[in-house]
Amino acid sequence: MRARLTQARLPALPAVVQVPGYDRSATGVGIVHLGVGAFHRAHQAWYTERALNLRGGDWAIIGASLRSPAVAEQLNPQDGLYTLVERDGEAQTFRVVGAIKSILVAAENPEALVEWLSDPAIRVITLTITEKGYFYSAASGGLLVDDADIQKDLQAFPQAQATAVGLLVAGLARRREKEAGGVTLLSCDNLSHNGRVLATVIGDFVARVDPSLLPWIQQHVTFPSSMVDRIVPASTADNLAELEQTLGCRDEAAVFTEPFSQWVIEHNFARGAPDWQAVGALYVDDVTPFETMKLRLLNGSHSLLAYLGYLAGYEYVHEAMADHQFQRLVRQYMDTQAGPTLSVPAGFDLEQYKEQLCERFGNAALNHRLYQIAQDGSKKIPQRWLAPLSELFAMEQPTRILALAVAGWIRYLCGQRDNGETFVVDDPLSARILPLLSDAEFPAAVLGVQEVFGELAHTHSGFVASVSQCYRQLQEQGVRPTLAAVLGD
Ligand code: CS2
Repeated sequence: MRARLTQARLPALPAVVQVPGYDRSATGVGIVHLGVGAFHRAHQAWYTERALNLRGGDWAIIGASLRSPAVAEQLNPQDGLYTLVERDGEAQTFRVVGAIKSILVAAENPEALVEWLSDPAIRVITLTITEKGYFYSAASGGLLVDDADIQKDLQAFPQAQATAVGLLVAGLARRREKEAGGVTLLSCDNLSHNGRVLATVIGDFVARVDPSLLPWIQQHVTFPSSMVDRIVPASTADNLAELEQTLGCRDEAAVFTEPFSQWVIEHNFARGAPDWQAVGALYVDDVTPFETMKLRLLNGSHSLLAYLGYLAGYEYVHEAMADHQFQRLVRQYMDTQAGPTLSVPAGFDLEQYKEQLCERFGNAALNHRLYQIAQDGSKKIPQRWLAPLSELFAMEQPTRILALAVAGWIRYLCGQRDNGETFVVDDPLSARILPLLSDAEFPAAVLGVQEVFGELAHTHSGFVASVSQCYRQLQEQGVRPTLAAVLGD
C-alpha cells in the first residue's frame, strides 16, 4: 500500500490540492469536538480551517470519538490531516484540512477527554453526536434518565463516563474545580433548538449528580443553537482508491461532499470563537426559522425518500430523485406539508430554496445512500415530520402525504423491500418497536409509542386510520401503486 498522507508529504501533493496556509505547529488548540464523523470533517472543521487560513488564532481542534477507534486510526497516523473533496457532477475540488490536531477515543480513556474538556485553552466544545446521542425525549422534553447508558453514567459519575452528556458534565465539573473559565457548548446536530436540548439534558444530569454545579454552569457556559447543513455521504473504498490516484498517497480519512454548505449560529459565545462568520457562517439572534426550514424541508424530504425510495428498490438519493413519481412526492411534501408550517426568515426566497434542495438531492456525484439516511428514524421523524404534522392539524390542513410518510417508515421497520429482499433495521428504539410488528393492533400500535409520537394515537384517530390505510396498500401492492394513489395519478 502507498504511504499515508502526513504533514511531511504536504509539499509533494499536486498543485490542484489546496493545503493549510497557516503554521499548524504554531497553532494552539481552542476547540474540543465530540463525534468526529464525516459530517464534522466536512463542516465545522472545514469552516475552522478556512478561518485559520484567513485570520489565524489558537483554534485548532482536538477531536473525540465516543466509542469507536476507527477515526483515530484513520487520522492520528496522518497527523490529523485529511482531504475534503467537493463534488458536483464531473467537477471536483480538493483541500487538505489541517484544523484537527489529534483524535481521542473516550471509551479507551475517558479521563484524557475530561482533561481536555476542562483545559483552560478550550473555549468552544462542538458536538455532532447524532440525534440519539443526546438521550433526549421529544415527548417528555427531558433527559431519558431511565436509559441504561445514562443510568450507568449517573451511578459511576464522575468516573468512567461513556455518554456525551456524562462526559460533558464531568468536564464542566472539573472546569469549575480548576477555574478553567467559561466555555461555549455548541450543538451541531439536526434537532430543533439543539442548544436548548443540550442545556436541558446537561441540566437534568447535573441535577442528579451535583446540583451545586448548576449556578456555575448558568454563569460560565452558553448553549447557542445552530443550524448546520451539508450533505456528506459516508466515504467508500472506491472514493478513497480514486483519491489516491490524485494525491499520490493514501488518505484513509478523506470526506466527499457537495459544494453547498450553510451554518447559522445563535450569536452567544462564552469566550469567543474562530471567525467562522468571515468564512460564510451566519450569526443571528434566533436560529429557529432557519432550523425549522432546514429540518422540515431538507431532512423531512430526505427521510421521505429514504423509507419509500429504499423500499421501492433505490440505493441512492439521486436515483430516487431521477424518478418523476418521487420528484412529485417530494414537491408535494414540500408544498403542502412542510411549507405551510414555516415562518420564513425575512428576505428569504422559499421557492428558490426548495428548487435548490431538489438540485442538491439530484447530485449524482454524491452517491448518498438512502439506507444511511433511514437509520435512527425514531429519533429523526419527530422534528422532521411530527412537528409540522401537529401544526397542520392545528391549521386543519390536509396531512395525507405525512400519513404516507409515517406508513412508509412503519413498513420500513418490517425489514423487507418490495422485491422481497430483507435488510437490518438500525434504530435505537428497535427493541421496543420491532415486537409491535406482531401486535394485533399493528400498524396502529406503533403510533402509540409515546417517545416518538406523544399523544398522537389518542388525539388524531383520522390520521391513524389514514396511516393504516397507506400501510396496507404498501404491504399489499408496494410503493409505486401507493404513491400513484396518494399523488392522484
Ligand atoms: C440526513 C442528514 O442522514 C440524514 O438523516 O438527512 O445527514 C443530511 O444529509 C444533513 O442534515 C444535510 O445537512
